[in-house]
Amino acid sequence: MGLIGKHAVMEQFLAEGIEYVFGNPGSTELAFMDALQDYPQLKYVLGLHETVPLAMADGYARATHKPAVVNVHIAPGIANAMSMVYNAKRNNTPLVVTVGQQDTRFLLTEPMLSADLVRFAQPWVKWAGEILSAKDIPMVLRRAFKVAAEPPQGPVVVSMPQDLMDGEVDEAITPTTHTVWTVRPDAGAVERIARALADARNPLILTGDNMAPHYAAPHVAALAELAGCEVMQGTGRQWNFPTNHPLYLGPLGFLGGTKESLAGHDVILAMGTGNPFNALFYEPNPIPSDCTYIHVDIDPWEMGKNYPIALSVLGEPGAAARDIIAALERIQTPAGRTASQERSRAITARITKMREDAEAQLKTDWDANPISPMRLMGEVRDVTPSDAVFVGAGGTSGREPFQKLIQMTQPNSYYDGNASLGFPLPGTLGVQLALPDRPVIGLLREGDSMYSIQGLWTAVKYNIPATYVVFNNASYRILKQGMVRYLGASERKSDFPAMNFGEPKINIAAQAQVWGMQAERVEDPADLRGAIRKAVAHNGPSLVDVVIDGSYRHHF
Ligand SMILES: Cc1ncc(C[n+]2csc(CCOP(=O)(O)OP(=O)(O)O)c2C)c(N)n1
Ligand SMILES: [Mg+2]
Repeated sequence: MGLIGKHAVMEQFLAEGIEYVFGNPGSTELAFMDALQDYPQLKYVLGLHETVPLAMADGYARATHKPAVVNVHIAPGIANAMSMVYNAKRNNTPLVVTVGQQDTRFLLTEPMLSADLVRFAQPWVKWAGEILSAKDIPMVLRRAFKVAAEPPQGPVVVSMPQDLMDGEVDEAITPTTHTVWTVRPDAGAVERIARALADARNPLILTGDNMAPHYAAPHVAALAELAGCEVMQGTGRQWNFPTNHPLYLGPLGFLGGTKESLAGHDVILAMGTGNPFNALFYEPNPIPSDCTYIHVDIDPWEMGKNYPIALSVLGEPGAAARDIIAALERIQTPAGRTASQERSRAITARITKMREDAEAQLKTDWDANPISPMRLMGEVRDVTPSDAVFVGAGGTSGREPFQKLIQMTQPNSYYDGNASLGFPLPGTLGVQLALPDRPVIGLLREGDSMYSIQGLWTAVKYNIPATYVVFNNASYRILKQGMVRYLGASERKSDFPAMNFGEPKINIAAQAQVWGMQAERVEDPADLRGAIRKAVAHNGPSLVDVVIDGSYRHHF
């Protein structure tokens, strides 16, 4: 006698080292939910809309660097889940999304809630499949875990017809054997990259999210130091590089300004960036025309797919940096070494000046009323320990202060969603479950939070001790900025339809208090420090909703 299908599912999860199942159940998941009773080692975390478990799982998976499991309910469940699946695909998050399907005995009669779940999910996932026979359960799940975890990582969907959950599996459960995935770059290509860096006048290294899963930061930092390179983050949704590194300038602007950041560089080396130029509004090729543009990555699709490129090389960014260092050490002349050290000194002097300017701005903004986003971020910085993990950056209001004031020195210190709203609030909870020994601070904004506000219930329900700080600018500020940009120099003025919340106010503290969370709304700058200290010190979930100056004087 083998295992019952539903038990095989749970056994496979245990074999993969799964601890949490994030989900929202329905009638086609009853066998799945029933089996959970027999496996108390698997902790089910309930979210009251699919955005919540998906975003939690996304944060959890990226913080553990392993696939996380989600279970959602047939056609409507997967439909609601897809905005976060989209983020997971764009962020290369390894997710195994399981979804209940109708009973195969009458699936073709188009029963209630049924749909072609595989075809529906397919365009936005790495792989989607449906179990056709109970005996296939271990094979299909092993494939799901393998595909989700293989670089570039990403979400997969497994449709599980409910009658097959009670079928029989006669195969022993074995954990997925993951592909050994250390790819050293081609030696000839390494030599060419080292020569380009040795000859460069003003080289730039771009970092990105394919560095983090490969722990590439120390190696890429050592390469930047040897070659005398500025370092900037391309598109990034997690911690890839120590922000206090003396050569690290900050991220390229995704709202424009990329061309300006790249201007004057004669060599640009993208290391594990995925697509480093992921803009919101049209911009032409930002790479200077006389520049040698090189890309080293684990994802061939993202290399050289848009703009002309001198060299694209398949390789793990950390391993590649080590190999390039070895080659450069051989090639670099004493004069070249001196030049690279002089460049490094000049970059560090610029960064020191930028930091001083940021502190001066913080001083100027400190007593502003309404509270300035700089002041709020300054307060967050002052009360958070150095091992804090940040989720989100407080939207358009918080982003610039975050980049100017917050230093993150160790891996796994930052996560953000992608362009689908709703990630940061539940994502914070997933990251906190993954990193229970570190303080996790969700830097929310009110508009985004309303897409997954039910997550506050989950935080209280499971007593997940994350701290939330809301940058509440009472508006869809980014859209106002976009409108200003869109109208440009034209005479026409906009009254920003549907972009100012006005009355009734979006009060996130009140939303949290409904579920009994310790939460406070702050409008007076004098109350800010005490409120944030109290929230960070609280042994359980807590929230400070801060009404900030929402003016949009800067546009991109
Ligand atoms: C699911 C989804 N719906 C709508 C949008 C469009 N959208 C992008 S940003 C934005 C407003 C965000 O406002 P908020 O979170 O308050 O941040 P702020 O710009 O004010 O800093 C909207 C509605 C989106 N990106 N995703
Ligand atoms: Mg807002």
